[in-house]
Amino acid sequence: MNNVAVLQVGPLMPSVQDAVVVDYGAVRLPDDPAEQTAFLRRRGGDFDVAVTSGKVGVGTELMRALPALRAVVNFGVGYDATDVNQARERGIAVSNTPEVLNDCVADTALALYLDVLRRTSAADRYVRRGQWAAAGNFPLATKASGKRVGILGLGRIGTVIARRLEGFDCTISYHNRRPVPGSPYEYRASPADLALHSDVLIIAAAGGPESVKLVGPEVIEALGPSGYLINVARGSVVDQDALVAALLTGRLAGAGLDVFTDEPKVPQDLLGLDNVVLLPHLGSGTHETRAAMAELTLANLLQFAESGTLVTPVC
Ligand code: 8YV
Repeated sequence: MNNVAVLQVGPLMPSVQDAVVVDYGAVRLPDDPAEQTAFLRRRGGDFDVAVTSGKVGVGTELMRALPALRAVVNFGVGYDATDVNQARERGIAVSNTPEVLNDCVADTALALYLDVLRRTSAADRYVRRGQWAAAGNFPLATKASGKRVGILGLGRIGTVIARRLEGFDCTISYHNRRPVPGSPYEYRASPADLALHSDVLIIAAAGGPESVKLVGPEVIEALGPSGYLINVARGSVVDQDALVAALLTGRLAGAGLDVFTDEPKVPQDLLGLDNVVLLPHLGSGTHETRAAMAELTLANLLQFAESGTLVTPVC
């Protein structure tokens, strides 16, 4: 099966890393920029497949430095770190890991939803600091059931989030570039219109150039001082400075964030806010789901090695 020359770009889950090294003799691209440049000058033309993660990807410059590249096998459903336009132009195939992580990312969205509205993390801190005994009952929170929830990006993950929210008797509406045929949920023509009609806005839209700062000041203002924002998609979809400013000045009630603009950096101002729940991009991070993602990543690599096609291509 070793008829492809594999370059490992960035860290991989140990089981995937072992498989690419043992089964394909993968070579790891150095992380250090100077070493990387020297390596690519020497060996850039040697590789026809890059295996990477959604967080690292094969960006514009790196892809240019790999003239023989035929495929990018991506661990993760999001592939916004990979230059898909260049890949299309050059006929480079790109795969991702769709479907297998829908449940866990949707569960994470629901965890943030419940936590931000019912303030469970804040209440946990209250107990640990001894405030229950010292200061009495924790302040009242916001009811989570029965809310109007707007989903920005009713794709695979957004649809699973919506299904879970039905169990909480929520009224669901959504915005996509186009209405989803047959969807039982109300379509809103713009992100701002969606926010205007929502108590909670949940972002499940794909990252990439088309969704950069889709949620900006106008959308945040439409959500308003009693509105909540949940983001399990990509930090790039939100104007983070506008979000932080709104949270600091009470123009938004709270936020639950699994993703940030420049991970792993989290704006210092958010760390002191009790109405914000911050997670370290763990949406798909369970043993079961990461194992399924690993399996699908390796299935893509194997199929490409055998037939030059991918199991789950994005282009
Ligand atoms: C992963 C994700 O954490 O699949 C995605 O797009 O954001 C997460 O599941 C990440 O891709 C792993 O690198």
